[in-house]
Amino acid sequence: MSEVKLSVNERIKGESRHLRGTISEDLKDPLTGGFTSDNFQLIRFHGMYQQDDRDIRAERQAQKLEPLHNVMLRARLPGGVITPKQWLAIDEFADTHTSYGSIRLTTRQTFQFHGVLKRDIKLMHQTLNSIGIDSIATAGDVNRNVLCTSNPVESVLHQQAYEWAAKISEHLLPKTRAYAEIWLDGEKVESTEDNVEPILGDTYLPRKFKTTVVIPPHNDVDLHANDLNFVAISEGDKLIGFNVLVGGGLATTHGDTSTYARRADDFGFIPLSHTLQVAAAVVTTQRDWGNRSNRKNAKTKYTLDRVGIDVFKAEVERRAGIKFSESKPYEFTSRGDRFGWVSGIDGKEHLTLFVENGRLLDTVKPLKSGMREIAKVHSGDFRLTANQNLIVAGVAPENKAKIEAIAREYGLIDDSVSDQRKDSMACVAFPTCPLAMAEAERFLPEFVTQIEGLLDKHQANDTIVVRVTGCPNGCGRALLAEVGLVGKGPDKYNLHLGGSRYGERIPKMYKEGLSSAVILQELDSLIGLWVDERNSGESFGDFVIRAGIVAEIKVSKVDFHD
Ligand code: SRM
Ligand code: SF4
Repeated sequence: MSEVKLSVNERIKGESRHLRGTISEDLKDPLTGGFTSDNFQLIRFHGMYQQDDRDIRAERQAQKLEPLHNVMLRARLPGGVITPKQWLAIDEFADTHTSYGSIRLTTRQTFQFHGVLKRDIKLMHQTLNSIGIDSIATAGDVNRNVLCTSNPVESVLHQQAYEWAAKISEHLLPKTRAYAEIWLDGEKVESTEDNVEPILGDTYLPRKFKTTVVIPPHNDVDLHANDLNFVAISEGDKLIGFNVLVGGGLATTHGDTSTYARRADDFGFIPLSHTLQVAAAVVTTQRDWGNRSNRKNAKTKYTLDRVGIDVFKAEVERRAGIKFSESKPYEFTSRGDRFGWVSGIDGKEHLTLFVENGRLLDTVKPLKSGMREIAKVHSGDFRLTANQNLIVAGVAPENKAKIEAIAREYGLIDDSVSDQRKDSMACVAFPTCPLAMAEAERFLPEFVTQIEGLLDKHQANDTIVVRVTGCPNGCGRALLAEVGLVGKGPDKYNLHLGGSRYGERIPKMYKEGLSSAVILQELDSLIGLWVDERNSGESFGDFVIRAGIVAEIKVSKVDFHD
């Protein structure tokens, strides 16, 4: 039998001595601003990516300079919870030690620093550690930041669900002490039992792995983008267990028909007491059965389709020593964030702020300064949402007016922002993302203005979930949008249509490689058709499928490329 050739990443992980590599030696090397060979990959397991500013890459190349290497850091914040004290510290670090000076809220409920030079990396981790934050397992082949439906203090259920998100995150974390040793100058404990990885294994997972805890009726975490999902089921105010859904994911590769975006499959209901063992069983099944030769087919979604959903599920039951029972009924009736004030059952108030593209920076509006001013006076906490927005949570009623006044003064509340803009999202893309093929974050604001114009022109009186992603990796979750643009090249996007409003359908490619001008022409006529011919209350995504403009994707493996 011929031996299967493992991917290069498998060798790197295997030889890394539990994610240590020679990162410490590289840190001391003054000859380059970057990380060399295997360490380039290994720093990801510590929550960092090596990047350079693509806007000035050619210029530096012409000057025969190496790219201006720096790192992007992504913090670990299960459920997106962060305190004002922590906020003030990250705000200061962004100002003093990052080249972009911004805090970037992500689609997975955390924040990123962009542009940290090698000489400041240790300081960054030590600063974060001093405020109780780390960046362990926010990247690399591990379970990533665990998402939880936002505003967890809105009901007792939210609080319980958030606690489970935190427990699952802890349970699935790497056990290696490499992070503490390298970044926090922790005691070296190599080759002790501290390094045993009972769940992730010595070569970690075949690929990244993503988990959510979601509380219906709000699908604000977009569960179908994730490998493992726990849908909260309650009796009254009491969380009794979870429906478990496995195998979602959005990334594709242009021109490779073996890749596709896929919804997660329903495995059934489990009581709360089974949660951690089921989480571990799904992860270890994927660990042992996932493809370690071809990283493009390595995620859980492909493992499920290769071995069969029933076979995968039976293995999870065997490993966890449980049986799934029939899923309990639930329904999603919303997806985006609920902006403005919401009253909590604890007598506290919660304010959700819209942050376009999640970018907190003082540009047209002094958003970053506004957040700093709020953090100085706020006694509750902040909750980052999975849609790049932010909740000022737990405001005492007597402080409500003060917080609102600051938010208005600094543009964090702006009544002129349309619902359409709030329903739109883009990934980072240029200038920091090395994989970007087209603009996304910098493209979105003007594109939304154009869409607003089209909705007005046709008197739609409604919004459309619009998302842009700078390459087919799908970080902006365009492949769960009603209108999804997937970058292909400079001002070239594949146009996908027909996702559902609440994120339960993958949109189908309508046309390939269009310029933004042509996309707007297409949308002009499609929105016109929708307004003229839609059934009462019918969303754009549902309409384009009913009208036969695109076919519905039912089984991704079969229908995605049809
Ligand atoms: Fe992502 C890689 C940004 C959510 C699928 N993603 C990247 C990198 C790190 C580029 C790289 O590998 O060098 C991007 C860094 C850009 C930058 O300069 O900041 C990047 N991803 C992001 C963020 C910041 C987008 C945003 O605008 O918020 C999100 C950070 C989430 C977090 O806090 O952890 C982000 N990425 C996602 C999502 C959406 C989600 O998880 O809900 C997806 C699609 C869901 C999925 O996984 O299927 C996603 N990112 C990817 C992939 C494709 C993975 C695959 O299955 O093939 C890559 C590339 C890779 O892993 O090889 C990628
Ligand atoms: Fe970068 Fe592509 Fe992700 Fe956008 S979708 S952040 S371009 S990897």
